[in-house]
Amino acid sequence: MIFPVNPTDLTKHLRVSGYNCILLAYDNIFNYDYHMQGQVYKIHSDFYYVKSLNDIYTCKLKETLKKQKENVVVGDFVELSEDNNFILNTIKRKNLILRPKVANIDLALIVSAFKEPELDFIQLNRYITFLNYYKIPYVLCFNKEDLEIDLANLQDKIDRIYRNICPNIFYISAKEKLGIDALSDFLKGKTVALCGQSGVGKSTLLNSLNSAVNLKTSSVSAKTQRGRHTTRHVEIIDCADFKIIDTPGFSNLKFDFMLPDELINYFPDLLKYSGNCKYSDCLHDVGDKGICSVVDNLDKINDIRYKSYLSFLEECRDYKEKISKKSIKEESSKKQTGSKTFTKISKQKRISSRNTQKQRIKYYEDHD
Ligand SMILES: Nc1nc2c(ncn2[C@@H]2O[C@H](COP(=O)(O)OP(=O)(O)OP(=O)(O)O)[C@@H](O)[C@H]2O)c(=O)[nH]1
Ligand SMILES: [Mg+2]
Ligand SMILES: [Zn+2]
Repeated sequence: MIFPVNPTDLTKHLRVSGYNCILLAYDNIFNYDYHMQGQVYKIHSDFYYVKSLNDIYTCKLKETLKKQKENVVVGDFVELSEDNNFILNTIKRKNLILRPKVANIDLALIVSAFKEPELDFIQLNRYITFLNYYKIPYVLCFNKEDLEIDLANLQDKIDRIYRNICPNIFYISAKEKLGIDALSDFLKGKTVALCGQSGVGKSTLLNSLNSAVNLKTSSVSAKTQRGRHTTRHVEIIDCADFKIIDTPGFSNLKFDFMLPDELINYFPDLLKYSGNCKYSDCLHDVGDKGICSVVDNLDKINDIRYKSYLSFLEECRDYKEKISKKSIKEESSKKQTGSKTFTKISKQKRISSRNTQKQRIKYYEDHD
């Protein structure tokens, strides 16, 4: 069969021949508004560094996106303008963490050090709870096993606390490159966010995982035993088989966004005992025998995990108190007249009446 050359004739011909599906494809090819897609790797002031195929484009946000107050964050997949200078849209996210701002994470790698800085289980539980809240899977990684420590004893303790809530635990030395291959295999194909206190060796680990990157690292302060917050911005780094997001932002997490009764949902090892509490609003923190089924089962719950729960519960309580005070304040700033509610305007912000303004002018004239 010979096709007519003119596209209109081609369309007619296809329609007559009943080839509607070919027509549809033809329409899609010629009328599709094609925009290149990429992922935001880094943000610096107003510039967004977007990786598409093998190139990095430096883009700005399209005005319409700015007006919508749409926040574009590292990890976002975006659509670019034809000249690749602007971000037009973000593509639906798989997940989004607000502090630090990162999107589309497959896995979080929680790094702790056996020593220097001291192993802090409450901080580790803080990360775990936070990631459970965001439904982001995680693995635990204990670094600096080359230092002088009682490794067997510590591993045994870690196993006892975490085996039942996190099956993937890695013991490594980023500096001596011990245990790196097994970890690297596990990360294959994933976009991985690194989290952990300053100084535990996140950047050193990243350098070991991928010798092509060379991130700045700093020694832990001998005096305070703390890191120096060497990593200062969020950035995606391409490794051979996976992507890593190095971020400074996980250092001061607080549960200042969660209500007390929500917290138990992110402690699976406590939640499983919470079904038989006497009162439905039980917060599982006090109670005589038979009142709280979590308290009744404390002999089966690890004490550091329960201690962490109680400590975070206080932060959630503070948050609840803060928002209830705020709503009382908002309430008192409203004025009810008949069926209508008006917002009271503070004295400084209120526009003075015309009479007051006239009197003021008169006052200034008299005192000039
Ligand atoms: N002995 C030993 N030291 C290590 C190891 N990994 C890292 N360090 C040292 O720990 C210090 C801190 O390492 P960094 O990689 O900068 O730590 P970080 O977690 O990236 O710290 P921030 O960027 O501040 O969050 C450096 O002096 C590293 O050389 C390790 O496996 N063994
Ligand atoms: Mg670092
Ligand atoms: Zn209870």
